[in-house]
Amino acid sequence: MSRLIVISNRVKRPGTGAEQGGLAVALSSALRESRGIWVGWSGETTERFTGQIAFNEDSGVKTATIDLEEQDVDEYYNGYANKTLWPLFHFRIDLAEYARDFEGGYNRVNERFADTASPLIEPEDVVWVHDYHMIPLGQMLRDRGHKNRIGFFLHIPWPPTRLLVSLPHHSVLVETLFAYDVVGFHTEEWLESFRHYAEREMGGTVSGDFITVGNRTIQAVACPIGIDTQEFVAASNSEEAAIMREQVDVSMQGRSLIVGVDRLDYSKGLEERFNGYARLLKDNPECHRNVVLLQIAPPSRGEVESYQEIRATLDSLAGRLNGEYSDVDWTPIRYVNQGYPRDRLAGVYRAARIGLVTPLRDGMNLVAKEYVAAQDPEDPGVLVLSRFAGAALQLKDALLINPYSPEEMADAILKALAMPLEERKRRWRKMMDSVEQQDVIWWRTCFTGRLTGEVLNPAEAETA
Ligand code: ADQ
Repeated sequence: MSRLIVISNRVKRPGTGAEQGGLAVALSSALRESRGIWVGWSGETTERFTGQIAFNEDSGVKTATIDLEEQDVDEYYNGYANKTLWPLFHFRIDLAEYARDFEGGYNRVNERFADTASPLIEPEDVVWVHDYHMIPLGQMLRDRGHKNRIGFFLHIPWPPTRLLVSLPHHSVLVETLFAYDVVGFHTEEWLESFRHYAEREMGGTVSGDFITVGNRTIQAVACPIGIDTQEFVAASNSEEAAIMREQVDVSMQGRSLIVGVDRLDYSKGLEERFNGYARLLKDNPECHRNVVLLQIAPPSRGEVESYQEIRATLDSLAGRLNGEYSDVDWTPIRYVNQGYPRDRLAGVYRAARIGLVTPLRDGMNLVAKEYVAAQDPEDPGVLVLSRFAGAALQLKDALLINPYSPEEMADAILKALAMPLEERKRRWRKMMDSVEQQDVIWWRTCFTGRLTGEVLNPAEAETA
């Protein structure tokens, strides 16, 4: 087994227990087994960049991190990554900011990561770079003479060509992807958009999984990420989950719970979700007092203005809606801005009759899969899912909706509330089959199999 080097913006410190996400779990086990290294930003800032690498080892996973300067964080992380690429790649060119400083900072920080990783890479290592923060990193490693197999995985959508061309120097950025051996996306849709760009804007040719531009041929694949399903099922059966469920149930007094769990991000369609719920209450007085929407949304990227704005908008929408419909003993929206440990979150998912997942665009969306995994097989809830989430391509037995339509959302909620047990069970079983079969380890194998040449077809990874 080749040693794996993972490079990502933030290194999730291993061994942090319950707070660890599925991604950290999947990568940590591969890193541990191959005695690899996880390289990235420590999350800390320093007055003057020194390039000093901090090495740690926790639960068998080695990490190598660097601190960045404030200016790096402003230009690279808050700037190019989260004010330019994130909105553009989520189809929001109205929110995308194009500034030379951002682009300069993005390249500078990527060079810093390349300098950090380069001396750690040995000839037989396999290198896996993650996400939109690090698109040019592979090219920078090639520039430093590395001939290793290097792969890149994009966790967010790939936008249609006609949107992407609004990015200044888009072709310079996309060309750097051709320095990798394998480039991965969550869905065929994002992969298709990438191929389209390569063909139309770069004169590339496509042959099966392979795309050739000039003298470079890369393999471009769709490998949908999953969750650590077994772990999540265990979490939902844990004592902590039972306590949380009980706490929620008591407070509901027989009402039906609808739950939403998202980072506070405009791409998650929270404003549209509140509007859809408002439409439900407006058109269906019989729902008053009988339903509660619990929206859990921990703030993220608070230094970016568009995130401050969406937060203010949601505060005001929730306040207005509660003001209009609440009664002395019923509040229609419980809007919570904090995070919960996974066990407790699993308990909330299980207590909910409906999981409402309505992003306007999402690379995959793991909350949808977590909601499914946390259900009681004998009395499962219903997933209402945006057709614009990557997860909709796998979870076809959810109630799929257009999140821009408040009427469609309200209709789906009504349908979910009235859905007979047999239908709920049937839909849930099919979704659970997918969540079980294509879990996070399957995803990792799907991608690394391509990267090491061990798996030729993602479908084969299923049995790996
Ligand atoms: P995100 O945009 O962060 O990920 P998502 O896939 O839904 O979106 O993952 C969010 C994670 O955070 C979930 O595991 C969820 O449980 C957790 N979380 C959210 N709110 C929480 C809360 N209040 N308390 C505790 N945990 C909470 C990006 C892409 C996605 C893609 C993933 C993985 O935008 O499309 O699915 O990466 O590739």
